[in-house]
Amino acid sequence: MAKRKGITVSRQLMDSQMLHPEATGELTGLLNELIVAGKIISAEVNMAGLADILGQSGKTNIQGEEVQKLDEFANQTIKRRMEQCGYICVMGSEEDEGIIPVLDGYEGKYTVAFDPLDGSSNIDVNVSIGTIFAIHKRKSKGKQGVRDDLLQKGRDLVAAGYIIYGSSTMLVYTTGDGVHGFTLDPSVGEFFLSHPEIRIPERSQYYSVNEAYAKYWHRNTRDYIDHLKDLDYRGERSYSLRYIGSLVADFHRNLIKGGVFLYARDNKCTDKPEGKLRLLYEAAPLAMVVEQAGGMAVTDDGRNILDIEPTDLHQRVPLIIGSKEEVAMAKEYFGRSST
Ligand code: AHM
Ligand code: MG
Repeated sequence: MAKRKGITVSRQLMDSQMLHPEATGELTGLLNELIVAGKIISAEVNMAGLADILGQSGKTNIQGEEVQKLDEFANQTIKRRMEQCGYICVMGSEEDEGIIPVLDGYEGKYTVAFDPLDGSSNIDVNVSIGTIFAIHKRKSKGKQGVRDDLLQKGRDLVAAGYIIYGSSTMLVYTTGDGVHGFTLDPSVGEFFLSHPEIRIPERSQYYSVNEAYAKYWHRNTRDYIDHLKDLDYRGERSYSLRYIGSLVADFHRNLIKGGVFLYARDNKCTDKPEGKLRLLYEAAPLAMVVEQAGGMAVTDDGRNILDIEPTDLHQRVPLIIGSKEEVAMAKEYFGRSST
């Protein structure tokens, strides 16, 4: 079906649903509920800079309560929308240690894992932040969902995406038939298709990594980044570095402009030997998006992120994600023996 710029996200979801005659509309319903949560969070994010001012003038927080932190607000907002939506049986959040049940009588056939507000340390400085989500079909047969329903490979995701709260709010998602980007028009509260069929450039000119950790990296990571720096991009000049420190923002820029993002393991973080990013809430959903857009995501031992069997809800994983050629190049380096 034609994906014309300007159609609403509800229209697009209905169109995709109609391509699957067996579809019950539950995935559409679930995505719509997530979108509502995203709009609520977006409105709150836009007010973030005013919270103190309004608080002081008594317009908010009349009880004298502390203004809720935005990441907590985002987490609560998504949980509230999800627990009674009727489409999921269990959820997992980067902010919660264990699984999160749904309300009795509202069990559905999907699961959702989310990072409610990724990059939240950047809120105070107006840098883009985002909500990442990952949807699987449940495996268990009981009434409530269980931990194993969430511990599924990225390859088995039925939908994934993110909402980025930036200069505009955008929803980028995939249900396995390409990647679609919608921009929120805040004056009418609707997402309109602005980026149909997103394809990540196969080769790029940018790399994104926290280079301050270079001295702690394994040899292969250092060699790879040095190689990028030495390389001529189309015979003109070497790669440029772009690092925001907010994964959704770094990923989104690379998705549109091309680039490779790395968060490798290092020798210093003995408490985080696998790097910092979470498989279920960050790496796997973005890996599905990037692969659907023509890119790739691997770990620093060359495994495809989507093929990793999760064993823990908060499992971390080294992540190299982005344009196909740069990730393939990384795989070559990481395949070498001298780590
Ligand atoms: P968060 O989920 O607690 O916000 O942490 C994840 C964030 C990512 O958005 C970003 O890529 C990374 O942390 C930046 O980490 P660092 O400051 O080590 O470069
Ligand atoms: Mg995060």
